[in-house]
Amino acid sequence: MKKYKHYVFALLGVSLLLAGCGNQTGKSSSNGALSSSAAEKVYVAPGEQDEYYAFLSGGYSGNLTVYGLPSGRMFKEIPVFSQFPTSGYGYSEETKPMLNTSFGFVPWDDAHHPDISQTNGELDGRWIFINGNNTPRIARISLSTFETEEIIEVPNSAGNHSSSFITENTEYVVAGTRFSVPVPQRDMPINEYKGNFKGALSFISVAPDNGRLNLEFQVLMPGFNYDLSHPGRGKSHGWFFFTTYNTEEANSLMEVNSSQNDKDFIAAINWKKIEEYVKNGGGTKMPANYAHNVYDEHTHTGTSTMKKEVLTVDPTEVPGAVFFLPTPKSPHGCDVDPTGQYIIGNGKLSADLTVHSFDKMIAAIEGEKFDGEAYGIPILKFEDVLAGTVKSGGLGPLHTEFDANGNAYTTFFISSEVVKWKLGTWEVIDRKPTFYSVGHLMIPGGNSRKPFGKYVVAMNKITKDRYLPTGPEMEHSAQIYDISGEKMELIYDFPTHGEPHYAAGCPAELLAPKSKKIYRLSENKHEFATISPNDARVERNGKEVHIYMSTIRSHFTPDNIEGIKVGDKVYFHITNHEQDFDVPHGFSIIGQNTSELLVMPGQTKTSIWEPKQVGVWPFYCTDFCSALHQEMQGYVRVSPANSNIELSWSLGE
Ligand code: K7E
Ligand code: CUA
Repeated sequence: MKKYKHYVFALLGVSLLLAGCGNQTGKSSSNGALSSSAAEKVYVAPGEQDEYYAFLSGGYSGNLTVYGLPSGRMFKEIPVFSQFPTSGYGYSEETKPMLNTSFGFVPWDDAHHPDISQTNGELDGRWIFINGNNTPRIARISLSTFETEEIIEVPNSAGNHSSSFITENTEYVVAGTRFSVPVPQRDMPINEYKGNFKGALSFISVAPDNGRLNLEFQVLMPGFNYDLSHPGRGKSHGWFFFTTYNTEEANSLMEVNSSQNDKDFIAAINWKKIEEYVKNGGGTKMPANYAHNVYDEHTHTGTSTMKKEVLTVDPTEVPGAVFFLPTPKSPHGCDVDPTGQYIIGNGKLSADLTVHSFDKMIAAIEGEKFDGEAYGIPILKFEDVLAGTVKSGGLGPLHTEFDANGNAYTTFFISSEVVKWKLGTWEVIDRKPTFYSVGHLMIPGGNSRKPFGKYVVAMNKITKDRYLPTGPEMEHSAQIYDISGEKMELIYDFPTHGEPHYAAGCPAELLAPKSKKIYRLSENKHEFATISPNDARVERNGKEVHIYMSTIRSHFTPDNIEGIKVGDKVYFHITNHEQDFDVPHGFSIIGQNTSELLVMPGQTKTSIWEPKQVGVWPFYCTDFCSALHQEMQGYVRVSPANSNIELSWSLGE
């Protein structure tokens, strides 16, 4: 009887959940997928590989996750802004500098928008960029090592959200501030925000040969919120577009006070013009303090440098460079179609999508048909720049992505759906529910001149009943739709990690052949590398002890170390001598106040241990590397602080 009662309550609970989502009820609508050949479309047989890579932002995990499409299998989590014990990123001495900022060591961030590097507007697969929202930063990740190679902090910014989008030859990775703030930061009353705060839009150049980032200039815009952005491409290459909200410049009760104006703006920035202005000596140098962190693949080490100056540009001093396009209130996404002609800004509170025309914008600028100005920046007339309106019938439009056939796909958060519509005719072609409350969506190459357009991945904010419950906290859900036909077909659900916002995807063949398999030991330039096991040794320098250790299946050299004392600071510098694909070794020692290390073939990594207790303490390899992995171990003898036991070690040969 008791059992039966529980069963009834459980059923009730489920139906309440279903009702609670306020969206389409899941089960019935997804049956459509089951009745078709959906299973075949996503099935990647054992031993086979996926057709596309998909890189999903990790949101509040601070990282970037790599998936396969169409299988939805997760291949890797790439640590970017967050410490990651799985590899020791942010814990090893070599990677700690990557997380340095002007606020000190910041081991976390909120990562939103990955974007793959491009050449001539097409994905080139060299690097992927992603923004840290909270402590404004931009990261560059190598797409051959799949490791974070560089992180640059963005000064004068706060809530680095309209970021990190790249121009079509990867000239710049662009970062815009969501919050306007006092520039430079200073102690002032918050209610003096209006007219005094600034919104910095930062243009960070990317060196074509090695990808090195440099903050070239910041455009100091009026104190609005700059929400999202995308580059012009093709005909509009040279421009960048940013959605704004809170053009009211309110600073409290924002949900009311920042929705007063009927229209906010899309800011159109002619960055080529500003670049020219800056190259001719324009702009004002301003003192600043921001970290620039670079990881070197040969020393396997990151270094952090503090930069002390930034070049700022007052937009009113560069005539013809910045304009405002009125857009229905509080737009979120700002998307540009593959031809570069259409700029889409969706008022979050409106049902219709607003599409601006680049050609019309240029004509209006040339005709100087302005409708007033805001802080000296000309405002164009809404009707003059409007290309068309999509009567979507949906609620809460957020983001738009494109296929290769002139179609656009827009997500609707409130009505939980993806709507497919035609560029130019603005007619709605299809709509499919998402489960539930979709944010961004991604088509491989969908943010370039050449979308691949076979699948769209919808990234949902609410999971509810899609998977077996795992307590109050569940992973977010993503859904794959086949978009090769006229109508979209939902073919798969898969869980994601953290909170994916945007994603970027590309064909597997662009990356897989050049994915690095090992680091060459002969190219290892780490200052504490142990290139030959004969060089393995232990050196004392006062209370610091450096252990030069090598690893190869299945032993550490040295494996027994004596003469360490309580109060020492012990550095284990571990070099992995393997030169085979996929043979990492790990290292961990009892009681260390950090994570294990995972050392890739040919790499050197360092872990600190501060022994606090006398005894004989074991260390071991954490990665099951061979049949004799369990034998891959050693001991450190720790003596009292005043002991005079000499350093000694066994080479285990
Ligand atoms: Cu819409 Cu950060 Cu691009 Cu989330 S953002 S969904
Ligand atoms: Cu090396 Cu296990």
